[in-house]
Amino acid sequence: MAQKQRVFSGVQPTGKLHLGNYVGAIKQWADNQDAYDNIFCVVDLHAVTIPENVDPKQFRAKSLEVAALYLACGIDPDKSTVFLQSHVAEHSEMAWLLNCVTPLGWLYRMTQFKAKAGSNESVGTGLLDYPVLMAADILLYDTHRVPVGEDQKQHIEFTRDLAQRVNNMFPGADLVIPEPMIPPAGARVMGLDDPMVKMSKSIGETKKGHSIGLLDAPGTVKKAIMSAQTDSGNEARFDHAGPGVRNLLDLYEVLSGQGREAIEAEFHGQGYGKLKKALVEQVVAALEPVQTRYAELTGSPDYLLSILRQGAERARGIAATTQARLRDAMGFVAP
Ligand code: AQP
Repeated sequence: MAQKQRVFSGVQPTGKLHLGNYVGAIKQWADNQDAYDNIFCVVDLHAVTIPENVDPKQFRAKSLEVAALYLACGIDPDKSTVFLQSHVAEHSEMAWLLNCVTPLGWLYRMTQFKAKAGSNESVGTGLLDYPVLMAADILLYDTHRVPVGEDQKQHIEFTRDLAQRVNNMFPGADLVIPEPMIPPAGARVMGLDDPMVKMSKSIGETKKGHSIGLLDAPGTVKKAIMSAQTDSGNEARFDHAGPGVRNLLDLYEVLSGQGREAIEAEFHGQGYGKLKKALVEQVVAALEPVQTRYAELTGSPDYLLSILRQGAERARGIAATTQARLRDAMGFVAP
């Protein structure tokens, strides 16, 4: 039997995980688990790239919360390797080796860096270097596919270019060139309060009604969706809707599993109230089992830690092999 292709992805333990993280990333990880050899990492080293936002006590709890949410969303530790990035030292060493091969201009062009750094000259080097660490994460596992939301597309292209550059400079490195895996719907969930900006953890921390957290109570979900910004029409059609309505339709499509024609037939010409109410039901129904499982997992912290330890052990084995291949290709003396 042919070996399964490998999938790698991760979420940063910053802020509360939201519906965008779920439909853009974690849901597709869970849905495709049987088809791939899966590695899912809580990318805690990425979370310190804006150190001003790190409160050590909260950070520790947040990292475990994200790991528990992976499992609660359906990631099965018998089918997928789950671990904390900082528990596998190879990520940092790989990032160093890749740093030395990365042209600085490639990093300055990254839109996420430009958006996050703005004109602030005191941003840390880690923020600029974020894509290199992400490339290290992916390339360490000889990853074939990277399931992510649309906002990460540029970083995957960067990873592909960098892998190609390393392979050309150091024959024998044989880094696998990964493909992005972007879901056909839900790849860019927009803010409910402002459909022109991406639903984001950091905005969700400060603005009520912007996002829906995976642990939000049904009442909070209802309030956010019922007050979501729409236009004054009643065109609930995928190709003609304004950005706010389109965002609701996209979410409904992913969560209901219905086709677009059926959705348009159900909601077109009805005003947006009916669509909003139906979406509330879908979101509450999707989050209920996640929240129940999450509550069970927080009651057994030892279980979660044992999964993370086992996951790190397996990850280390794979990562060390790739690392050794690259070191050898670069001419380092074997230890
Ligand atoms: N709005 C979104 N729609 C679809 N997918 C999304 N993702 C994030 N936001 C959306 C996907 O979730 C995965 C994990 O994201 P992350 O934690 O690595 O990074 P992020 O993009 O920084 O998340 P936020 O919410 O936008 O945080 P802040 O506010 O800190 O910038 C990725 O696969 C991402 O594509």
